[in-house]
Amino acid sequence: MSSFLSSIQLKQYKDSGYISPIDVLSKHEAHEIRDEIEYIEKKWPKEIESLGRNYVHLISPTFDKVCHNTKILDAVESVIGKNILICGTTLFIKNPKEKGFVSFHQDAKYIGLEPYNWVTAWIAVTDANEKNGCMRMWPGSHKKKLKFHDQKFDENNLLTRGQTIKNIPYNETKPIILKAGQMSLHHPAVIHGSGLNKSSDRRIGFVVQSYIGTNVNQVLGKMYVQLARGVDKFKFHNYVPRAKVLMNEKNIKFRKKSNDELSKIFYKGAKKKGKF
Ligand SMILES: O=C(O)CCC(=O)C(=O)O
Repeated sequence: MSSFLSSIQLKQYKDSGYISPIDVLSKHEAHEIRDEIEYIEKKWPKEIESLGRNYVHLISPTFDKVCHNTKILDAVESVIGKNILICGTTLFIKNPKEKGFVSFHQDAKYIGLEPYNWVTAWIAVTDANEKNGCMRMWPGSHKKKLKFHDQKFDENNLLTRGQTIKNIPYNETKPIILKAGQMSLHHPAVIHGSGLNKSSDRRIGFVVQSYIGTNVNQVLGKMYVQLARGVDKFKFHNYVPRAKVLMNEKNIKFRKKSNDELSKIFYKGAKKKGKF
């Protein structure tokens, strides 16, 4: 079977737990996404803050188009096969002069998606580099068992509970440097995190978290999905409609429902809640 990704890229995924960079959008398309974010922020100031950073594809046709982009799906298909669902999206924004960071963690630890036939697509809306706090991956860390995560609830941590794996050998981690319009794909169990944005501009990642095979179930709660490609013969999840108009009332309700359920998953067993 032919694959959109090369055998070298697929080997990188198998050996290291991620593939990067992959060209998927033009610079112009990436700028359009940034414009959409900044338009929403101006017109509806609270809409994409805190928990609202999730599921923006359910209220914006611009983000919907990215999730269903053929090049992205071709790459994802090379990793998880041809029956693909979109089960969530998150905006990871680090503004200059703020102290946002992401502690080293493994997505699989708290997302509840099993089996691990799923992959996370981190799409660079702006350039992401070492100066502005790009992600760093620990190559090969996906091959070991899931690690213990401390719950640190730091207000600058962009993770819900500040999930943190301690004692990561920083010099063995690799920066995921992307130009606006490129993406990386990472494995559910690879250890990754990111540092401060020390530049004078925003660092924005639009993250499909995640693309899942139709055979993947949600073991911690309920989830709302869209079919991206292929057939869903398992029917494990609820379906939500695609956004055709920005901030349509019906879609806003579906988004609220999706976010409420996601919050239950992220905070399952936690003693308190963070700001996301
Ligand atoms: O955007 C970041 O710096 C981290 C994002 C992340 O942890 C993820 O996409 O799984």
